[in-house]
Amino acid sequence: MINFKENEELSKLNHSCAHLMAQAIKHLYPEAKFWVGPVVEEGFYYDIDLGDKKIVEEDLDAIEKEMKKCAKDSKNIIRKEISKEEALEMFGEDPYKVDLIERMEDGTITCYSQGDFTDLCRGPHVENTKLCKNFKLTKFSGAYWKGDSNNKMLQRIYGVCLPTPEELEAHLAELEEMKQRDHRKIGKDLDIFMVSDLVGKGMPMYLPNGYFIWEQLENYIKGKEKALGYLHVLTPPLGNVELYKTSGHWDHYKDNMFPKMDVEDEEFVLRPMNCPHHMMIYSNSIHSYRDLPIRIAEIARDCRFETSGSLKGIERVRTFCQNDSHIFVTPEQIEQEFSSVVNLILDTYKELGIENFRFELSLRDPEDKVKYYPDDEMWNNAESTLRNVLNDLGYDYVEKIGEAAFYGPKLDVQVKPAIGPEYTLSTCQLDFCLPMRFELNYIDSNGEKKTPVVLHRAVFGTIDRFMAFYLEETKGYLPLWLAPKQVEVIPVNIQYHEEYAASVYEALKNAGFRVEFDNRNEKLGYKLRESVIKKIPYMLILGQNEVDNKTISYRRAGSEETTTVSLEEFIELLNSDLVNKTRYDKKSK
Ligand code: TSB
Ligand code: ZN
Repeated sequence: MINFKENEELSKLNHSCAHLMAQAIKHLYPEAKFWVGPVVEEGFYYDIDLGDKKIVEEDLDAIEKEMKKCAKDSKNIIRKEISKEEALEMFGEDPYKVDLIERMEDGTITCYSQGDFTDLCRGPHVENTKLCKNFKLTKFSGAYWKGDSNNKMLQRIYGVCLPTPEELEAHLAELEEMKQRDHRKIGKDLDIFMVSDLVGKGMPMYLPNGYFIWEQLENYIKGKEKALGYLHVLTPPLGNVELYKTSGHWDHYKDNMFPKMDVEDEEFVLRPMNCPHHMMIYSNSIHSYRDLPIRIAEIARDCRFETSGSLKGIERVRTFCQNDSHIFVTPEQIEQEFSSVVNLILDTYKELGIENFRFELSLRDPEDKVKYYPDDEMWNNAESTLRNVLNDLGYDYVEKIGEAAFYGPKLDVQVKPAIGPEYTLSTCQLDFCLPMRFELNYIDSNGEKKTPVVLHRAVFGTIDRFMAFYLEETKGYLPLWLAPKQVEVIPVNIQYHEEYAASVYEALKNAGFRVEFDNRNEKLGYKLRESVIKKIPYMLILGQNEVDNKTISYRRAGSEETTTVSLEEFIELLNSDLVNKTRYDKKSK
């Protein structure tokens, strides 16, 4: 995706296009006053005071039309240097410009003119308005003057400009593709989750389809963990404040927690992490070095205070379920167990066809004495251990200062969503700190008490975030194992083909598949269109040919191609897709 702010030429072009838009708006709304019109990553915008008028979709068409005219006028864009006094004289009527001018340093100020329009601007600009003809106004919103909600709400209009029509078209196609990929759109189209302000921002609710996917993901990852000796537990989603004082969360993580609750003579908090509960489970019994590693795992509910502005679908929420584990090891076992966690993550990604990710080694900021538990030797030890393991495994990674957890450094797996900045999916963290604070121990081979080390790890991160990620990865074309409905059986004509279609439907259901039978008396085209929107992996279209030859014809989600096979062959295909977790958004797995 192009970053318009980082590219000098495109930046100049887009800024000039912002002026072109302002010129067109001035023609259509002579009373309009302009605040700022910067270039941003996605193109440009301008904040405009249109009095009481609120921009609606149709206005954009009219503005675009006028912009085309202004571009066609082919006016030279002329730079002029003026003094502060001259500027105040020229723009004195406009309180927004006066505000800007007054905050400028003394000396020369520049303005740019094109035909009947002049704007105060640092520039640079392209030479002529005709160079700005390949643009599109993409969206609009309200924006408080200077971002302060006590100020007037201005109208912000966004746009984008490229040198050629072909480049513009390609860019708009990419934007559209991203919109289609956005998990918030897919989540709505496929009835996966909902949010309600009455329940609370950032507190998603999973609908039957979403909960089905959830259960599949949960069973899948738990199955892998069980095979590796993880022990699953169930603990409460809140805890006594004392628990978090002991762990250090109260001192180092309070800003991310909801305020405490007073209940009788106790104080509770909704937990932001599960580590303290798992520490208590470890301390419930005596452990010998022979028992280690002990891998306590849980699909565990947490609540974190995330600012309302940062919330996003099910990717960043205020309550989520981590696919969590705390692994208790002896110091000698760290490297082996850490590699085994990294391998579990990579193995999972491979099975699910995830290829676009990168590793980040998140380290402490030695200057930040508030966030990080203060013990330089412990930190240096932990950080160099992680570095050594990663170097031994031979994976590329980038080091990030100040991104570590308060209790230790971590390896984060970063992925990029359809829209918005990169985020962490999986994580594996090394911790010498919490076991000490909880006074955990094991008996070593000499019969002495020793403190274990803990690895905190989450393969899916949270089920919520992983689901957001995988919906975007697959564009909503869920593989067969995850799809709530796997096959839709559609008779071409209810009168002639329903009986045969019903027999195929029954046979698939009896073979254990999740099948729908669309025997509504609707036109075939209508049914097919509906099925395409629902992204059901297989659509069976059964007409006279299929009845006569006892075959079935199928279309795979996202494809227009129809293939005819016997029912047995089709069942074999379904089974193979299940085993391979075949991705329908990719040509081959
Ligand atoms: C792995 N104590 C560790 C745990 O043992 C822990 O909580 N680590 S974490 O803070 O990094 O969170 C684990 C994962 O949860 C992150 O890697 C990320 O994928 C996911 N996550 C964090 N915050 C949110 C959020 N607000 N919404 C959705 N998922 C989140
Ligand atoms: Zn943890």
